[in-house]
Amino acid sequence: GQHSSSRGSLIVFEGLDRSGKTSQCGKLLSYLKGEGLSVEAWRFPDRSTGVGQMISSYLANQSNLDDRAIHLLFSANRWEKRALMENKLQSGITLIVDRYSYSGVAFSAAKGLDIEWCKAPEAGLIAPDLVIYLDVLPEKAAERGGYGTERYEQLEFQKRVAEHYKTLHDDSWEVIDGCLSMEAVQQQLRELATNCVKTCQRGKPLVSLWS
Ligand code: 2DT
Repeated sequence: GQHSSSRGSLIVFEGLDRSGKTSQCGKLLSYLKGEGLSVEAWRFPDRSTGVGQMISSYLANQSNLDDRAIHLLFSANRWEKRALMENKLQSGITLIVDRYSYSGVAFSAAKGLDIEWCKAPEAGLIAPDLVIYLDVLPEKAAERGGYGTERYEQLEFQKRVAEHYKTLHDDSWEVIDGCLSMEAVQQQLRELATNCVKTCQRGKPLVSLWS
């Protein structure tokens, strides 16, 4: 069973816009809660902070920012939550996070910024225990009820984002076919998340990203 000293897991969802991340995160959250686990859902960008509001207005095309400046704001938005994230994990809470540093790199690199430059400010953030990549072809994602009006919600841009995501896969990644049914995807996620939580409870150390 779970003992009080064991840490929670950092489980990150990544994927293109309309890949189904947000719905699957919600379902996984309910499932894990139902299993009696301490779990919270987070998302980046976290639009509730001062930095987050600057990001939100940029995404809504209400302000323009230099590509590197907005990249660093997205990163700062993770850094301002890092200590809280570590406290939660160390106190046994599992975090399910909708987007993280990989979005940061893939979206900025899709604008032509150098990948290593994009990764640098992320180094030292907490590395996820599990990254679930919901794999949907950009064309298929675009068909799903269409995009909204935010910046980045365009097919050609999403295609470049998809290419950059592929260069970021590491041992913590699980690629799930996002075109399967909602239930089939969720079934796989539950198994992956349950195994991940157990491994962390058994004492897998927290490590840092890209350092
Ligand atoms: P949502 O639609 O999921 O709120 O995302 N993005 C996100 C970046 O460009 N860099 C980042 O670091 C993060 C976390 C992806 C809003 C958009 O912001 C992009 C989509």
